[in-house]
Amino acid sequence: MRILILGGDGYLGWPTAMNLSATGHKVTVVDNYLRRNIMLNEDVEPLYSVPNLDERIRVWKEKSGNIISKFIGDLNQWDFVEKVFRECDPEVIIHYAEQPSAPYSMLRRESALLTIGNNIGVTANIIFAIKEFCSDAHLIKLGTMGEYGTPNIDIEEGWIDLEHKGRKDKFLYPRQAGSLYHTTKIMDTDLLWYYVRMWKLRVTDLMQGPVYGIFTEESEIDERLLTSFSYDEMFGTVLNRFIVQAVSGHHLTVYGKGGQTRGYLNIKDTLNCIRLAVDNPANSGELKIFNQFTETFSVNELASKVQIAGKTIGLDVKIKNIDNPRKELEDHYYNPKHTGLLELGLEPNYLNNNEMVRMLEHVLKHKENINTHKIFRGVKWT
Ligand code: USQ
Repeated sequence: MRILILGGDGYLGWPTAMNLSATGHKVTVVDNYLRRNIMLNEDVEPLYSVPNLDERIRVWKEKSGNIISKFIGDLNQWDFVEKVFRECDPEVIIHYAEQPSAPYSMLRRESALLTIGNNIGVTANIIFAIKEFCSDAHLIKLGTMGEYGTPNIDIEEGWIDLEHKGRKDKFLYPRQAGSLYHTTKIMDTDLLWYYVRMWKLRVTDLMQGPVYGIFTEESEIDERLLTSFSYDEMFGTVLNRFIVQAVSGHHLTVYGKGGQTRGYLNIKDTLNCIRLAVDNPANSGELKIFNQFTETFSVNELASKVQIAGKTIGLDVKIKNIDNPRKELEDHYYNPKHTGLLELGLEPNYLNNNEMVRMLEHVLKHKENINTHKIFRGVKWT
């Protein structure tokens, strides 16, 4: 199929592009290097630099024989969107093209407005582009488990049946995000649901938990194909950060009591879930929602797993509970359903000691690049 990957330079976008290209799809990636530019402006960098899209695409062709096409530009600009959609004529669109950091969205007014403008604006342009240029295409949108927040009741998979004063109906599950970034994802879902009803779009919204990991099948071919790996407070997710902290001798930064529980998944399973979504498209006028994670952990559980993995290779890992810069519940009920993707055939890569040791050993090779003062700067939610 002709697949357009929006945000194809990102932590998840690039591995997705290679993975779908390897299975024979005709892949086109789009990016404006927003994340790279924000990181430059905020004076944070990934653990090691990764080549830009031209070079990645060149190496991928050299190693696999497969061609990935690319467009560099801003999907908030309609002229650019029109050019991309006309030339690519996609059958599937995978939408990662968002400012993905909760802490960055809480940093200051400008970063908040950039997050709102980029995330909602791009999603709206994609909706209009589908209507105008490829009305039968399937849109796969990366949402987040953070849309639901941490309610004191079980979290359903997207929808909830409600009975009120003797009458019944089905609604989107109540959403109450914990950051502005997560709130823009709620707005995305609302926009999508509206246009699914109005224009009979075909949409899958994947409510993904925090992703960890470095390696995917395709990146094993050549180190230059590895995805970017962030460990700073804004762009690194918690387990990736803990791995780097363990290697650098920095204490593991457990925010507050550490009872915050989330649904996690290995980066390999992000790719597996995307493939399942591609192979099982939503019908016209249907919004499919899956909760995309494989297992739940508290921050304390993750920290002690990293401590144990570190010990097996001789690292003395210290854990410290520090004042929580975020406003979030630190001790709460968490029981989200996640059977949809398993029913489609997902075989999870669960978190185990071997995986963490492999990550630790890889990060050890780049230890001299770790800037410990960039690990925690305390972006507050207030
Ligand atoms: N945390 C710590 N110490 C740290 C970093 C994080 O205790 O050094 C805690 C946070 O307070 C939070 C949990 O770990 O309770 C997860 O934090 P995170 O930074 O890994 O994840 P988050 O900011 O929620 O965002 C990430 C991705 C985002 C995605 C989201 C899924 O950056 O794009 O949408 O995970 S979810 O968390 O389910 O909303």
